[in-house]
Amino acid sequence: MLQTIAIPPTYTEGYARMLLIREFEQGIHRLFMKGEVHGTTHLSAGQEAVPVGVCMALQPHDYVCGTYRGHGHALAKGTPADALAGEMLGRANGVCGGRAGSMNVVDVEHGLVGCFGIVGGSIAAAVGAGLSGRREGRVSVAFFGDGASNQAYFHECLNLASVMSLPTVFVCENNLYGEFTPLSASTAGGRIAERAESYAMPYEIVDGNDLWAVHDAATRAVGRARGGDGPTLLECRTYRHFGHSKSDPAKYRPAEEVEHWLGRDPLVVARERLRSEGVTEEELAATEEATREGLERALEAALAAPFPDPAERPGREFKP
Ligand SMILES: Cc1ncc(C[n+]2csc(CCOP(=O)(O)OP(=O)(O)O)c2C)c(N)n1
Ligand SMILES: [Mg+2]
Repeated sequence: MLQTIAIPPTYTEGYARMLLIREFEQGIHRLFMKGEVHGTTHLSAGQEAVPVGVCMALQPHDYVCGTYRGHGHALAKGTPADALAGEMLGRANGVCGGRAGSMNVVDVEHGLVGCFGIVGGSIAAAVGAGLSGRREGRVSVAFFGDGASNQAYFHECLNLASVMSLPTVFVCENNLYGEFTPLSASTAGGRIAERAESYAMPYEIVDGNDLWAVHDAATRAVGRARGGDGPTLLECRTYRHFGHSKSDPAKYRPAEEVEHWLGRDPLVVARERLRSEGVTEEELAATEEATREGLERALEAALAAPFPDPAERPGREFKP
């Protein structure tokens, strides 16, 4: 089993976690093409610095709520890769016994309240988790897209979280598109972070492809939440390398725009910064090899695992 730790303690570990997310979904993509993964998958390549940078600022018992690109959120929070791969392949060793598939993973043991196929669902769940979190000393985080900021959930939940001073961090992964629609055609005024002002909430606009920038902003927001100073909205500007989901070849994006963002790949940015800060090529190569080997074992274990017995209903009770 691939050993994952709840919180990457160093930026080298953070880089390894980003690489794990990138290669995990490449592995899942290969298995999808072989017919091993049913339904669809939503890739998150290009956006890895956001969940990893945020989760580096959290404690293991804190809550996160993800989207249908939730494998990144789950792996960043500490869900073991073999249990997540088993889930995406519908196998009994999956973190939900193989019954959740790629979009609805729950892993309460590692603080993953859930991943949501409903756009904006994570926002409402994180506010609910924030209500319990306030009693329990836990922070809750909602990851969601730019398109979700036009959902009623977003406005209702930011208002409630602010009025009740909940320990919640709202993390918008602004990748400039909601499915095939550019932000400019869907979002009045074109500004997301500033919407927090309407709810008397602090906000930051963050370079979502820079692990350090995300971690710094998240550390401030989590500190406010844990200190009783209420919620924060972080708008992390990033880009998905591929289409919205399997069925989207992403032909609607201007070539220069794609080129610009591919040139700012968060993994390359992080690797170059680590090198400039004195981490050696050998150390990075060893980290990369260990990540890839662990992932390979996790995918093999998932493929070898049995399918769940439809006659059984393994109910798991959440005991915080
Ligand atoms: C309530 C709801 N409306 C519509 C959809 C269909 N849908 C799925 S993803 C998506 C785009 C969401 O875009 P964004 O919030 O920017 O997230 P991204 O996919 O870019 O990460 C839409 C409209 C849905 N799943 N749920
Ligand atoms: Mg989007």
